[in-house]
Amino acid sequence: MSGPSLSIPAKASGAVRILHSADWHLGKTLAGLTREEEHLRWLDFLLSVIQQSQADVLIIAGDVFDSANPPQSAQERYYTFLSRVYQQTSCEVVVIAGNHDSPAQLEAPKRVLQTLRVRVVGTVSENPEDQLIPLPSASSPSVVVAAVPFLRDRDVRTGQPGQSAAEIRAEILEGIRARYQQIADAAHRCYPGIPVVATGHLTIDGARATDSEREIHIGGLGAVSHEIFSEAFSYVALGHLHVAQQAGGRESVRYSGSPFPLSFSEAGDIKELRLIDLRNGQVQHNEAIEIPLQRYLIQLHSCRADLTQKLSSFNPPTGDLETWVEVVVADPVAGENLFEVVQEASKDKPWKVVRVLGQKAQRTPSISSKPESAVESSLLEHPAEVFQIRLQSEEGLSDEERSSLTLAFQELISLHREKQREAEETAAANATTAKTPGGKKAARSTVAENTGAAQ
Ligand SMILES: [Mn+2]
Repeated sequence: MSGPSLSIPAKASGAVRILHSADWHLGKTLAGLTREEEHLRWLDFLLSVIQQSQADVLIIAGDVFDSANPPQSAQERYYTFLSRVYQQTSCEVVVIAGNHDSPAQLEAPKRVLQTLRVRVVGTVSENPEDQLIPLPSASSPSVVVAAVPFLRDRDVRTGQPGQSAAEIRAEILEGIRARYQQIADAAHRCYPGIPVVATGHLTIDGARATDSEREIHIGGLGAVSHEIFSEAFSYVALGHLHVAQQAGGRESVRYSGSPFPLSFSEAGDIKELRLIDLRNGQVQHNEAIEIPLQRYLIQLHSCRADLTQKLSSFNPPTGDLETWVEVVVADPVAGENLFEVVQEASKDKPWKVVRVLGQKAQRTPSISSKPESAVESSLLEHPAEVFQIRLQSEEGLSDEERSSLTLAFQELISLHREKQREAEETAAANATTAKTPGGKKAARSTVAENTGAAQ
């Protein structure tokens, strides 16, 4: 991979060097287009950084894959990368599961991967000591990785009958905090004096998100405080949010962010890999290694009248790979095939329009009948309340069943919102005409895309 020459700090003797990355989302597409070329280049870059920096440990803090059943090409890329790290470096790898990963899918090759110096942690165990990975070995560790994956409801609480949503939420937050504390205590007990680096895949209060993360912790129950992480952790390597940032103002609690922009909302971000050196129990270096951008994602905003002129004079930056453009038209004309208009105006350009959106596109309520009253109308916006009313009318359920049904419903809403977003992308790809105003369905603006590939 070509790119700027890297500025990597010298590694002091006796230092342990850790690289922190997350949210690769192997197998992800954008507007139906594969990101394989970017993933390939990213992994080549990462391998060269591991080699040049003489890293001892690579942490991948979740969302290795974009889905629980990743395409075979994505799996092939992952395993090829891990085997190259094993063959060409002496770096150890720790992988945890994120919310997009299937813990079982990720852990299936766990034993084989262990022979390649790769540790995979998909789930948490009852015994906190099981999360501890002493590296390079248990007999003479120089660092302990407290490998905590994305935590699910069953990992952090048992659930009591008759709990309100607020009580469930409080219990989940307390459960996550207690988990991390138990693991910090276990590390101190088992490996006194050895620096501990923790991992996590969650949302920290106050952190900046983009629209490509699933807004979900357990059942969408929100963010945790950075204070759950013991000061005994030298560093906390987080995944889930795609913007590289520190969490809660603590330099030692960080998101590495995704390695390249996964959506147009991440287009302006600088992407990085984090380098941490630990020496004599102290953090000696905690620095970003900037990842060269391969493909620019650029949005072009225009009103309909200026569209053709704007497209003809549009001159976006170009990386090694063709620039992808999303065109957003503020006032689309009903019935017009805007995508054809955009295609015609941008042919022979060195960039590619991958999506055309009408800005007036509104989310359409999925229930088509008109609400009878204002009360019903407001309930339609709050499906959780509708569910509670329905649940109250159901007889013969224990309190425990009620609270687990409530939680399951919250999970479903989160998943449904994600699916809805995906469906909107697909609809945007297929729709070419808008409904006429005054029709039964809410008007949807003209949207189209240039590929027939299924998402
Ligand atoms: Mn995630």
